[in-house]
Order: sequence, then structure tokens, then C-alpha cells
Amino acid sequence: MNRAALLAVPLALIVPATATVATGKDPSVTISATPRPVEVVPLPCFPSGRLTLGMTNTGRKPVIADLRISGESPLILSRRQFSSYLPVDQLVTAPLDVTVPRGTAPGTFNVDLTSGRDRLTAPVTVKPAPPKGPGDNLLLGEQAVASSTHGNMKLCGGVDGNSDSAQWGASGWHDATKGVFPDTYGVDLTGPATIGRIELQTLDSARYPAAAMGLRDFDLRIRTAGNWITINETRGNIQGRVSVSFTPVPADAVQVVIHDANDHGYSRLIELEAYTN
Ligand SMILES: [Ca+2]
Repeated sequence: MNRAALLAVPLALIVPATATVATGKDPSVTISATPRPVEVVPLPCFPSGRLTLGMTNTGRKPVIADLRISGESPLILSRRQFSSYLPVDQLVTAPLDVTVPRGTAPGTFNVDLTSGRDRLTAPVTVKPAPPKGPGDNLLLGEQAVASSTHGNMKLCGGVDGNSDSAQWGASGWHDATKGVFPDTYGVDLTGPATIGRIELQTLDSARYPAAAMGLRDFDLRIRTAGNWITINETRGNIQGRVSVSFTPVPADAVQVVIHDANDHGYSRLIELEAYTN
């Protein structure tokens, strides 16, 4: 055997090993989903059910894995697939938002998750919609409408039932047109309601007091039979919570028109509420 042939032997042994570099389908992926069950409320702006999907590669080599997602009717899923590169033994996660149409009756429905040979069923519990009687907040979870919404905020943040300024980042709304007014935020109701009180919570925390960052000048309006009626004009506000009572009127929409904020920047609203009495 000459020198070249001796060198060739170990090379030939290496080749089969390098040919088995990770491919797409690995049976060693385990699926996770939390929480189980996840709860949803059948209103468009009520905080939706959010599942955190996870895949963990329990094999010996990195893989690219696909998680296929399907849901029982009437569940509406924000995604049908989650694909990711998976290093060994590292949980990789992605959110799955689950909603149901307005009027869906309470019950439990399943989301099915499949990746390779692993399968997981994540139950979704549909809760009853909150009551909308005379003493209840008629705007809670209803479809919000705004002139604009900043990319860091949620359109639904002003009607999600959370009026805590400390959770402003997660549960508030502000517009996307810094220093430009007016801005509008409101709710289109699905049926006529009688409204006699509107409450508004603007940003008001120890760090960001209303007098520095809150809504300053604004009008409260109600649409009745297609016509907007201004029921209140507030100017120079420095309060965090503003409550305005008036003779109840039939309403099919409620809106706040913001003309200025105390920092002259954004229109920051934590919660808008409306009651019959
Ligand atoms: Ca809120």
C-alpha cells in the first residue's frame, strides 16, 4: 500500500458519518402548550385566549421541525403552523391566539398539535360573555374603533376591562400621530343601548401622572340614530379618572375626541367605559 492509499482509508470511514447531518423530519421532537385549558370569551375586544406553543428537540442533532395546528369549530386560530430550527434540548416557543365568534355558547373545544410522531391536544374553554345589564360596563370587550393605533399598543387596550395605569404598556391604547390632534377612540355597539354615564381612565401613575401625560382636552360623543351628539367638553383635565353623568340617551356608538394631551404628544387612554345609570 502506498502512502496515498493509507491516507484514503480513514477518509472513506468519515464519509458515511458526514452524510447523516440533520434532516427535516426528526421523531425526537416533543410538543408543549400552556395553559391547558386556555379560556376565551366570545367578544371581539375581550383579552383573547393565548396558548404558548413549544417544541423541544430531544434528539442528538439540531433539526428543522414543523408543528401543525388545527382547531375544532368554532375556534379561530391565529396560525396553522409553527416551523423552527431546533437546537438540541432547547425549548422554542411561539404564541397561538384563539378566538371564537360573538355569541358562541360556553363549551370546551380542542386544538390539535402534531409534530413528527408527537401529538398533543390543548382544550379551549369558551366562557360566558360578561353581563351587559343596566349597571354593567356596556363597552367591555366590544369592538374598538380608533383614528390610529401606535405599533406598540393594542386597539382593544381601551376596552379590555383593565384600567390599571401600572399595566399601561399591556392594557392601554394611544394613537400613532405624535403631536397631531384630534385623535378619536370609541366603540361601535352591535345593538342599540341606553347610556347615561361615561367613565374614562387616562394614564395616571406615580411615574406618569395624568397632569403630565394624561388626556387634557377632549369631547365625549354618542351616536344616536346615526347622528353624533356631543355630551361633554372637558378642557384642562389633570385627573386620571373622569366620570360624566347625563340624561340617558339611546346610543349605537360611543367616542372620545381628543384635542390635546398634557404632554402635547400622544392620546393615552387606559379604559373607556359606558353605563346606563
Ligand atoms: Ca385597558
